[in-house]
Amino acid sequence: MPLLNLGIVAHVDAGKTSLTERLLFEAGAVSRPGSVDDGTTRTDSMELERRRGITIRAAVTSIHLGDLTVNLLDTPGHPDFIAEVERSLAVLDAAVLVVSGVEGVQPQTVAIWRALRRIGVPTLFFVNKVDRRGADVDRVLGQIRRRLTTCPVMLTTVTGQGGRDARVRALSLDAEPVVAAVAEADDAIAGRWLSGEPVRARDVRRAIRRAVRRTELAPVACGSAITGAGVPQLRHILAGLLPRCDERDGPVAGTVFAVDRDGHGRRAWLRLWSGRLRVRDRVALNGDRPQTVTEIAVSEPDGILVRASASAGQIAAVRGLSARIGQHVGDPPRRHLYRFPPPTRQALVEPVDPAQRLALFAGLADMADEDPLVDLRLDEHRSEAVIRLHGEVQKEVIASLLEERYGVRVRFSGTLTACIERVVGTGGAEDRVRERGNPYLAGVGLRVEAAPVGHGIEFRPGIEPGRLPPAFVAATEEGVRAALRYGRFGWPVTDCVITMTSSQYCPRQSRPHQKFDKSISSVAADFRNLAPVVVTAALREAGTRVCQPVERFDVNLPHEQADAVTALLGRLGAAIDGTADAGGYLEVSGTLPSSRVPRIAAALPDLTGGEAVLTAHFDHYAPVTGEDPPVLPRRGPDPADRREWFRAVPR
Ligand SMILES: Nc1nc2c(ncn2[C@@H]2O[C@H](COP(=O)(O)OP(=O)(O)OP(=O)(O)O)[C@@H](O)[C@H]2O)c(=O)[nH]1
Ligand SMILES: [Mg+2]
Repeated sequence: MPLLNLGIVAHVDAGKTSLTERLLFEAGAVSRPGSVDDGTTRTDSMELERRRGITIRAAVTSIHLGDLTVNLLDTPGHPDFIAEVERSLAVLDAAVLVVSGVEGVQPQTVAIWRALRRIGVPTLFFVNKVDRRGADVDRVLGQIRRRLTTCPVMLTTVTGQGGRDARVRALSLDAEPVVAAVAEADDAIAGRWLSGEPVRARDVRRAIRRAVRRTELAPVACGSAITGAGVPQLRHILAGLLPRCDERDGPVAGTVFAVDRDGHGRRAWLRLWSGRLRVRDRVALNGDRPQTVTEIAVSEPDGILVRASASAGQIAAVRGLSARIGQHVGDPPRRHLYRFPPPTRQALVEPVDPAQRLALFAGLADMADEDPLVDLRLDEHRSEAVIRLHGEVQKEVIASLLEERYGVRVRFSGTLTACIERVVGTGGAEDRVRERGNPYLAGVGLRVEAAPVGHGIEFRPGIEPGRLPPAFVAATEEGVRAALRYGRFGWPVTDCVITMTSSQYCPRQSRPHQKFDKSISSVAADFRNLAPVVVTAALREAGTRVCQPVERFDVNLPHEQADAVTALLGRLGAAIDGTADAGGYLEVSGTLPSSRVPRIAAALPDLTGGEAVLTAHFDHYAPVTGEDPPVLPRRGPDPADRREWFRAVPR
């Protein structure tokens, strides 16, 4: 049976969840459309989603459209959750980009459109809310053409827009405006049309399909997710003009795009690209050790149903695999397309009741596993949890999930821009057994060297193989990585190579007639606890530099306000590297430290009468210059202070 994995994407509140619900209703999958405002939709199933009326997690539902099965992926629209959308995009065959007929093209519309183009997802626009006062489909179509610089083809007309009885009609494919628009993307149609020959609907349909698949043309329909106007026409377009997924035989290939937990435990959500996956199959994720699939459930119109197998094209919820988001089975066609921008802010999270610290850590660890957005730095010695964040709404979501699911009430300390530290030179240090107060039965030498930007942390057991038991090498690496989460200024250290240059240990010994004696034999903890002291000393010698996140921005604004906006950008330290005319608007682009982005975002609406569209996304880290680097205060023992560390972390 043919399949279509269809994403419903848009700026926040454009109507994605309402449209998903309406499509479910019209397909007979639900007996009446659920409502976001009453908290009764199928895809917003989390308590918080229902209460707030926003989507936080992407959710899958399915409908039949004639012979076609469509898996609908409802996605979040709030910019804090863009990574959630981005990882859904990579598993789609096509997307409906919903644009509000009243608000028109909004910043997140532009951001999502760009991501869709980058990944090459065929897209259809749905101009929603034609029943609301102020709706103006032509104006929105103009914005799509100008701001998204695509070739949109309007396939419907609307009468009575702005009121509850707005009606939508499909245009015939051989109608003049349709043919004229398709001619922009298809030479054969253009040739016929320009020479005045009749153009048949059949040929236009074929041309549209071809151009949509190549992402050279985007069909546009309008309607209302609430009244249902235009939804039958939309269904028709979905079934007839969008490319369906290619079902491929061969070895199993799939991409993990979500992880969640239900009453029965953890599930990994997999989009299968080829082959058939069966229960009890042993599969390797990213080429690791194979694991056994213990259950497969597939999204169908009646819900997520347990099945013996799933095949190419399907979306399956799989148990038994300790899979992480972004991992793959076999050889998927789109493996390199994940691009998670790193979170640019961070905050400390603490339980309101100090007795709940362990429960908090456990809850956060679960959440970090399900959601790569929750970038957690747990530290048992400091007993604190730092979360890296994309925005304020995400904070609220984390707090409410912790309370709902784990019964832990939390508070956040003030949010900061999340910096990193990069190593600048080379340094070394060594600690030997029973010297300089070393309480551990371990000796370690480490060298720290700067590595190229983007290299991350590389650990090399540089000593002769076999000189140190592998468990102790692994424990050293663990201690090194833990210590590098806090550099000299308190920020995580990255882009360096750590090499082990020497080692000492006390072999496993027993006193006569006794079992293993820890007091005279090294254990892994000796290495794990000593490594932070050594690597911190080596790092001091190598030196680090604090780097802040810098974003690439684009402001699309009316020409008249150009001077005011560029002056403000200059004052905020932006480097402008391009200005261009974009369909009567001015497009100013450049880079700006993340910490200043909220200020420009807050000032723009007033400066431009709400006309400017700002998009900004993480670009790179750059050294903080011209001011003292920000310092993150330390809590708990500091391995730079040997004596304090040895006392606080006893053997
Ligand atoms: N009048 C009218 N209201 C609509 C329409 N579609 C959605 N709404 C309303 O707009 C609000 C947002 O709708 P949602 O469906 O939650 O929008 P969303 O895009 O899923 O929002 P997020 O998931 O939070 O990004 C709700 O109050 C809906 O009732 C429509 O076609 N007409
Ligand atoms: Mg929603």
